[in-house]
Amino acid sequence: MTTNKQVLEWIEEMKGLCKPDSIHWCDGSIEEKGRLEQEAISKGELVELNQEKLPGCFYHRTAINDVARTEHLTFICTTNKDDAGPNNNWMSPEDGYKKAGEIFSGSMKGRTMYALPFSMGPVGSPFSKIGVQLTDSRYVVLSMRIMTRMGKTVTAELDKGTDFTRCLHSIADLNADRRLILHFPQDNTIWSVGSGYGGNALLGKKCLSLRLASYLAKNEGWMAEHMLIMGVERPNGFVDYIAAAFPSACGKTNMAMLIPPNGLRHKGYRIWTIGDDIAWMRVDSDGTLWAVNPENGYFGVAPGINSKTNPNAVATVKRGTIYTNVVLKPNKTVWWEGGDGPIPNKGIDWQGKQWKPGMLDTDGNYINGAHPNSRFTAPVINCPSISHRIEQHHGVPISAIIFGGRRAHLAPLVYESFNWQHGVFVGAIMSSEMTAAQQGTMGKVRRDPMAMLPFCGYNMADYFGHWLKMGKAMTKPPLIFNVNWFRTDENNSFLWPGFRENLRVLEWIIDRCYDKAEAVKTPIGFVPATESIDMTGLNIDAKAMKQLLDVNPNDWLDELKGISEFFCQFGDRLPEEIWDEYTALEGRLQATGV
Ligand code: OXD
Ligand code: MN
Repeated sequence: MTTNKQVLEWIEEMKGLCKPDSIHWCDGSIEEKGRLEQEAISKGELVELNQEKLPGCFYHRTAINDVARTEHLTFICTTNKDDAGPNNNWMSPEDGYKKAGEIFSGSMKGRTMYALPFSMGPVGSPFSKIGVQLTDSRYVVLSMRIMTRMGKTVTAELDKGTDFTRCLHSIADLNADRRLILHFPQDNTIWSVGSGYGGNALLGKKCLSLRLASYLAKNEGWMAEHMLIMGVERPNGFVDYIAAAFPSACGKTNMAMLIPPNGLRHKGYRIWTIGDDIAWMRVDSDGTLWAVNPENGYFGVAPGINSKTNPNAVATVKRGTIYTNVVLKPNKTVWWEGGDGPIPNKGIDWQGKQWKPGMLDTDGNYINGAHPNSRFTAPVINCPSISHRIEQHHGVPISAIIFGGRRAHLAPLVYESFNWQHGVFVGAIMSSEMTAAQQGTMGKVRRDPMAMLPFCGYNMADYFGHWLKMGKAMTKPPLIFNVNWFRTDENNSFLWPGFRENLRVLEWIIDRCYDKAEAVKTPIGFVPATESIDMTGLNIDAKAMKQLLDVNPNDWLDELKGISEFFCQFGDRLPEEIWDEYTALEGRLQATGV
């Protein structure tokens, strides 16, 4: 245990509420891991996978009603409703503690309460934050052990009296009507009850590293963002680091682990992975922006991952990985839709039922063996492209920030903002067609500024203001770009092949940072001049390329309606600069004379 009095008092209090049979303070050791795995296997919470083929790997199934983040049950509990903003569900702290308290009350009877000390970010780094999670789920302990730095070194930090985030979690009875994910930014506290799904239950991830961290970052003058971080090693050996924000399940993991396409590999490019989901960024004494990945693992979407789309991820999940809601094959290995073949001729699906490829439900729809939001939890260190700088307490310098979304028709393949303020606007108008990572209507367009809509722990108007302020604090801010890998033609076929070919766009982006690539000014920003993207070895005809880079003023004028509706929700709180950029864009679009 720790000697930190505040931790001990809080645990005592939570023990009184949840009434576990016993408490176990996690030391993060291998012995502890082995013991928890064996217990989880004997209780049916984990299945041991084929240890010859998948050493150190386990399989887990969530409850059928508990397969994705539940945004409608996720709340920011601040004294003033306006401080949470229209982007968040709100509850008063009193109501939050009372409502969740009733569900937590006695929820751990007959179970052990695990207390796990964890650090987001390298232990002891000025970027890092410490949390203590109390949970009654062994799956959560074992997953947090992968996703965070957990155990003795963190206990030693806590012993120094370091402040920490209080993270209380119980699966309770996994009843969706008794499920709440509550954040109390003013108390540095998270209470999550009724869910065992990673995004709701691994409290170091979305809850701490984005919702609470974004609030702390605003107050402390740094940034907590839903961004991958990758290093692009250029042919001269210099590595530029990029941070990129895409909504959930839009390919951040693939991009972070990209392998250069053959056409560009001969130039000598190489990618170094730092993180695939979250970036914590600070302005350094040199006036530039530096970033760390606070996580220690990947909680990635499995379907679609294969040796072609993401060979590095395939290698990453070959050992020490917990798979959730994928297909369990008879030989105790795993498979998912869009995974490497051959397709197994039978297996057990994510619901625990016998499954065969081609099975149809009563409506004649194909029954997925793996849930579309099935996941792997794997250590960062497994990734063949992992950067040696992940443990550096100082992080890496960021040359470019990229925003992106899944838009079939509107946004060009890539465009560059005119300056930081315009770049903040470009992030603020981000939108995407929904995917399986959120419960909701698939395919519907939703506005998702900086991919932070579900993760910004305070009023998003103030968040935009914070971005503007951060730009002023930098002498050399990163350039800001927007990409769209998902543009389609008249037959709804993707115009751009995506995946490793995206490096061609990254090359253009980095060249722009050094004033080396040509661009054309359009009303929305700079787009690549024809032939300024290296297409060696990739056959895309001129018509498709033109469509990919097209900026249609009418479509954009139409888009402005949804943007203004979104902005209006924030009333007077929206920074003037954002409306200035809106008006300027409208003027530029109208000036094109359409
Ligand atoms: C994730 C998400 O799991 O964004 O990273 O939903
Ligand atoms: Mn994410």
